[in-house]
Amino acid sequence: MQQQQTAFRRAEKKHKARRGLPNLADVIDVSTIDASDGAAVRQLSLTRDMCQPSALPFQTFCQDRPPAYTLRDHPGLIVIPNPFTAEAQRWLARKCLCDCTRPPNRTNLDPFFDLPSQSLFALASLPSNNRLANTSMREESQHLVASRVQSDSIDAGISRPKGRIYTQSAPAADLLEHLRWCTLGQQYNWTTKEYDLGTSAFDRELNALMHSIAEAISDPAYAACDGSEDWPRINSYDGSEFVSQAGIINYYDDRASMAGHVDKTEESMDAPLISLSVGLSCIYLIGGPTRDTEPTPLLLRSGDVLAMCGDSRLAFHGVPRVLPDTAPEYLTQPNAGDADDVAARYPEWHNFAVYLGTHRINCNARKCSQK
Ligand SMILES: O=C(O)CCC(=O)C(=O)O
Repeated sequence: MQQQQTAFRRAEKKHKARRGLPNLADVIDVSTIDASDGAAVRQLSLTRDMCQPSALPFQTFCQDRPPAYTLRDHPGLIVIPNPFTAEAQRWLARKCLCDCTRPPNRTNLDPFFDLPSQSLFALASLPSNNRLANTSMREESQHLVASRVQSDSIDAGISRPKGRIYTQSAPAADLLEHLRWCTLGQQYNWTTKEYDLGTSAFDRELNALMHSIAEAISDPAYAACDGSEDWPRINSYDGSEFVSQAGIINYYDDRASMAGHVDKTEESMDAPLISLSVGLSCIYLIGGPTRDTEPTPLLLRSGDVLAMCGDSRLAFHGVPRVLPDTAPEYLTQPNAGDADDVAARYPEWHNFAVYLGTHRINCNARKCSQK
């Protein structure tokens, strides 16, 4: 007998369907919806400021109290449509592509390839006719970046390909297209679903950014525009206690998706899971405690902050679709807007622009322990 599909699975299939343009008719875009009609979306007022992280030497947020929203059917979910300056998004992209992918952080490529100690992105970005690049680097970027490792010498607990020793080289640019995730801080083991692969220092600047956001979303008030007072507290966690102990950066091309799941390995479920997006937009599904709860499709754009707090911390969620050609111009057109500033700070921005025009990056942070 055929098993009935769950509500979450049905929604995934619907939004994943690739024929034609995506149908965004029932996808909630909090930044354009009228949140005052008391329907599915409620506007929140943050009761704390988005404070400039002192670790970041540029203006990070556009305003102290940006608009924030929650969803009636998903208590605890907070969405803040892009509160960042363009500069902060560029910094985040660079952080996620260059700094965070280096050892001792792990990536999905590590079990199969010996990655260079410089970032794969930097290596992939070297133009083959770049006269400035020294010959060996040029050769590396074109031909021999990485090789398959001997599959017998495997750390316990990580999936590796079957078979003996075989080596195969791949150009850095090709490998970059296969970069799917990297793990920060306490290293998550996708096989055991535990944080049992050791710990690398969580990036200090990224932690400072996540901390500022965690503080700003402490105890927000919701606008009870219909007079009802029966909404659960959105987030009673004191964000000043928030420390990013583990993080995952996900890299999506415009055909990639992430299946519905719950992030439940962490001990500390009262702390929010904070998630930032940069590059292409996506359809994000937020559901409930089981796959049988009807999920709500949300449009997430570059710069959007999503925090899973309260009950939504343990909700099923996933990304059935990334939307091509949706990255903002200030990321994809190096000459748009504050071009001089970009040129000065990011002389190699062109390579980021190409990547962000065709990919979505999601960077999320969690507190793992109760302490
Ligand atoms: O890409 C996203 O927005 C979701 C990522 C996610 O759910 C995860 O890393 O657990």
